[in-house]
Amino acid sequence: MSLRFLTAGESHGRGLVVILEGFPAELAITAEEINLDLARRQKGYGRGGRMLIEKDQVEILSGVRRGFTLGSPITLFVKNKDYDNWEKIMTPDFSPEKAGNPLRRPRPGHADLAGGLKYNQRDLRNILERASARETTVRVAAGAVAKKFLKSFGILVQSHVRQLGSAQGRAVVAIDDNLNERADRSPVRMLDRKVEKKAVQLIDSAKDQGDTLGGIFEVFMTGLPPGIGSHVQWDRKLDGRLAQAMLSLQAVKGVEIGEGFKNATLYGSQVHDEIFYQRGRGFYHKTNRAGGIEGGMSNGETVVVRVAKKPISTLRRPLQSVDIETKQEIKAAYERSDVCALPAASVIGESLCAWVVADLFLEKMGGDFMQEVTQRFKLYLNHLKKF
Ligand code: EPS
Repeated sequence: MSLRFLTAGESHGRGLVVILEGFPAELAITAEEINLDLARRQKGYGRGGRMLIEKDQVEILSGVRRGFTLGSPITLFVKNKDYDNWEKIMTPDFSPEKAGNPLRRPRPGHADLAGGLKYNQRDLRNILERASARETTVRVAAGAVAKKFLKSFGILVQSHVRQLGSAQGRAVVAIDDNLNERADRSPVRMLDRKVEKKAVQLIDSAKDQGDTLGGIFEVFMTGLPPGIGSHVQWDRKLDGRLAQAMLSLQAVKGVEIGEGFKNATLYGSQVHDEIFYQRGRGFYHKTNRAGGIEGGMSNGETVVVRVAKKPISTLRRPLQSVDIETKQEIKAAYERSDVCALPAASVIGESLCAWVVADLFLEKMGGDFMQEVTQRFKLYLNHLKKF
């Protein structure tokens, strides 16, 4: 592992922290650049009241000096503005006062019950605070640094929402460098205006009914040379690492690389991407059903990751549950939440994919300062040309 990060922070605590280790020295990065991605994560039609309170801004506490990384651990901090409203309930100091009403009615689909049982917590707030997707704020901050790193080698990581509830967009055939910009212009990060309209209507009606919606987003990574990841060991495979990262994102329940599930229903001859060679261009494929990964390694084509996110589990019209004290049947707890956070999830997915690829890219190239990594990258590209 060349890169690693660790996050900390509760949803309504003082703030969120991430420590990133392993980035080479001399990578240009500013808080403003990271903030652009934090703002993208906050958007999306269907978000709840919390996003009106927060304006996520990162503070760089270590590892960067005068606009460049030092090679030392980078610490990023994002303050929770909402903490001012929660200080009494969330204070780390001992207090004999009651911390509001304990949350006793676990929400089906959330971490509440399993977490309460595992950690012996009778106020389920002690579980939900950390399980909340609020934590993804600093994962996006980490991803923003990874994206900046990858961009200096011509690798772009972009995403869009392919399907929201039953509103299904068409497959993207040509992936250009402005895909993210176009998705960002849509309130649901969809590329097709007609489908976008339907998606917005679906969110409106889910909101009216006290319900929630999920869907599918896609991440595209272009500019990757072949050979990122490795076939030799299970935990070095690019697809395995991407799937783990995606499934670690709150509410994600499914991942496929390329046409993963569709390919499972076809003959091999209909699935595998035939290999061609052209002088100057090198080896290439005319199709990309493998989603840019073969044998756990990038194969030079666009890496395509498709991710299924379930609807948010906090419902205004709650589902059936059980009071953990009285053991009586009761409706699950409701507290402010989002109707749909899929557009935000696509931005988070982008960040997590960027992190995984940056890690494996650094593992392949090596180097402790940017110029060194660049020289090694050029050497590798030369090797590919001569092969
Ligand atoms: C989130 C902040 C949360 C939720 C959402 C994600 O804020 P609050 O709980 O104060 O409304 O909006 O979290 C969930 C959907 C969840 O189930 O935990 C954020 O910053 O993304």
